Amino acid sequence: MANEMSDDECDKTRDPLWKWKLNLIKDIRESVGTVESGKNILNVAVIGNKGCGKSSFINTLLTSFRKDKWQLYAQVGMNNGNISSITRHLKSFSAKESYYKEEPDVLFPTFIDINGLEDEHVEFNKVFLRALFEGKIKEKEKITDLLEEHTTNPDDFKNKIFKRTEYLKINRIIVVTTSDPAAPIPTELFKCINEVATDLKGIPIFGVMTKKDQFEDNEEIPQRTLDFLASLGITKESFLWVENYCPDTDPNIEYRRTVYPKIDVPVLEFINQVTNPHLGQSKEWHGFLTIILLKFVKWICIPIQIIIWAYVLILFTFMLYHDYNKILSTANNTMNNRYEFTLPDIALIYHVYRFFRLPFVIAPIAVSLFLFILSYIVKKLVRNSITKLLLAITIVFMLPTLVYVYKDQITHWLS
Ligand SMILES: Nc1nc2c(ncn2[C@@H]2O[C@H](COP(=O)(O)OP(=O)(O)OP(=O)(O)O)[C@@H](O)[C@H]2O)c(=O)[nH]1
Ligand SMILES: [Mg+2]
Repeated sequence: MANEMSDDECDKTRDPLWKWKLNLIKDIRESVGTVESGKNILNVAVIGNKGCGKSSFINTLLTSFRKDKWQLYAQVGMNNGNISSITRHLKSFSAKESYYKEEPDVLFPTFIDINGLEDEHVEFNKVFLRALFEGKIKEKEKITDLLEEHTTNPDDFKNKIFKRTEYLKINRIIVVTTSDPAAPIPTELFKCINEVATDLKGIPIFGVMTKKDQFEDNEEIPQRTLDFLASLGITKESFLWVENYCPDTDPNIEYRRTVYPKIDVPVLEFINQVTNPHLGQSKEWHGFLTIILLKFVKWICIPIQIIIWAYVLILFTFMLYHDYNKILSTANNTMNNRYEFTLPDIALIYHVYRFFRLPFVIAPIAVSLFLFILSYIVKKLVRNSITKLLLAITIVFMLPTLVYVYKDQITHWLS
């Protein structure tokens, strides 16, 4: 993959900002940590009203992590908020599965694209946002369907939605709006976001204003920025005025072949703030358990496997050395008595087969395979869900125990 090329090879841009971009990715990499840190991946929700540039911003920010070229991750529309939303479902983009696959152990954030919310649906927005931040909205869920359900029976909707199991709990919120002075700021929606986020242990909020390229010189921008910040109750440190990768900024769409560090650097600086670990909520109760499990894999499972395979190798070499003559004579017997073709290897295969059937060889190999599967499961599941992980470990431990307890019956059935 082009994203895995060396940094200099990738620098098609020859841009002085290229190194800065790489340093920022490194900084973010350090602050989010790796699986072994026991932290959780941050889930960052990108919210705003229809057509303000949420999906374009997601594409820009995921591209800012890339070294090769822009990619279309979230579907972008032609509309500017007048037609119905282009993004119709909640969709998440994790580093491991979409934008930064080369280092799956680094806990880069997951960004969630949410379709445009309407300023006037105040009651629905309150319930929806609380459910969203608490992780009760499922991936690919149609928000229009939820709105319809809420309109039919609000109380029933509330009861049902908060009883759901947790899916993607939100740790940071990025609120997006357009710079276009003709589009009113959806103050009610933003106040609602602020209210719900403050209520839920103060989830940190950040603001992004898109279409900088179009409205850079517009005199209404300073006041608009202040109004935007005021409606969210945040300061300029948590704000980014951005120009996204889009045909307006590059009519020839050259970005299909490259990246622009000029666009990436401010975005990465902003993400560096968003992922700031001092803002909290990145460590969960199971962080300690995760660390213990990973240490167990690293310091117990792997060394035991190395010892087992070294032991098997030594025994095997000893067997070869000790049985050398026997192997040759079996080969001669095999040749003289039974087969027409010369295959001394058959004797070797036979001895190898006998060797691996010995209880003091097969048992350690079985233990090693068991530890291998266990460490694989731990590494895979530790990132996703500790409940699933504990369940998998229980099953992995239960199976051999059951086999041991019922070994007599099993031998009886098999015989
Ligand atoms: N010039 C310019 N256009 C932009 C920028 N960001 C987004 N756009 C344009 O705005 C339009 C809407 O962008 P989307 O990213 O689809 O907006 P959205 O908020 O995801 O829209 P919905 O999903 O429909 O709610 C597209 O035509 C984009 O090209 C920008 O920074 N500059
Ligand atoms: Mg969209």
